[in-house]
Amino acid sequence: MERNSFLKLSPEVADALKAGKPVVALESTIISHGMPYPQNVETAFACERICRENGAVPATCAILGGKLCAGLTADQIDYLGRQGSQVTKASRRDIPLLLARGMDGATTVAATMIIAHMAGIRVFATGGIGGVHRNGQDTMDVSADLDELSKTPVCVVCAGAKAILDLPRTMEYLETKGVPVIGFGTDELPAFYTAQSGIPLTLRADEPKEIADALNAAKALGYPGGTLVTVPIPQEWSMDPKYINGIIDEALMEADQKGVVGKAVTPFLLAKVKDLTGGASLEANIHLVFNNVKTAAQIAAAL
Ligand code: PSU
Ligand code: MN
Repeated sequence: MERNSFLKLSPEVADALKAGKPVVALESTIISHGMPYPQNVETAFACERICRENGAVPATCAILGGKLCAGLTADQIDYLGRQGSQVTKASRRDIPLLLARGMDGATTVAATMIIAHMAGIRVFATGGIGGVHRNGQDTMDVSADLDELSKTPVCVVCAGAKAILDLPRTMEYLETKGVPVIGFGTDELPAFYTAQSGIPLTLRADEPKEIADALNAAKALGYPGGTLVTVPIPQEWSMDPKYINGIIDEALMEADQKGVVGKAVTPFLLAKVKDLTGGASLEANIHLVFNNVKTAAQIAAAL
């Protein structure tokens, strides 16, 4: 296949794709902006290991030296983890200028979907997606992740979205855009730290194979968009909804008082929630990501 000159696959990822082996994309904003060092790097390595244990080749994605990279070395992952918020958080809009300038960027869900699709990777695992922020109806702060899901055919496996967002409006937006949101073994939208949100889902699948079949059907129809698979956090890591929602409210109030806006909002809230929970939210976050990676590898293997 003719490859874009901006796309750089690791030898392992290139070989796996050529051989038709299962491959799972992983994002890098979660490494640089989503978790503190060194847990971020340890989590990224563990995700790659879990992916392999479940029969798929991991392709951690990022922008490095002006190239869209799928499949990073351990040194590259460590670099992104140490850089933290010093590296650009790169979503769809940021890609062209970063490439033109030969710069680095940690890719969000939207940007990772773009790289995955260019590379020919159909399944991608992360923690949570961006969405409609609270008061988004006034601020118009709606993550580019949602529109990406409507136009790029990649399956994103996540633990739902966090209550730092307006979950009902996030679901309405995805419905309008025609994005299938499938509950994996659940009839309810998972809310990241908690398995339940009280928001019903109309689509449910209980086996990775069902999702793989749906992805193949969407492909056969030439659907332009992606699929969002929402996996509840494992029971043993699920947090008490009242407790975590109280903490989230506190973090939101502080973000408001400090005037945090735009792309800084999600990283600020994540760090604040981690501090206010004494690190318990980070533990939950790490374990839900592991569970998503496992599910994504099983879906990729069933394709
Ligand atoms: N939610 C998390 N952790 C994260 C993110 C979201 O629990 O690290 C990151 C993801 O990379 C996601 C991005 O794509 O934040 C969304 O940012 P924004 O709302 O600025 O589009
Ligand atoms: Mn935003």
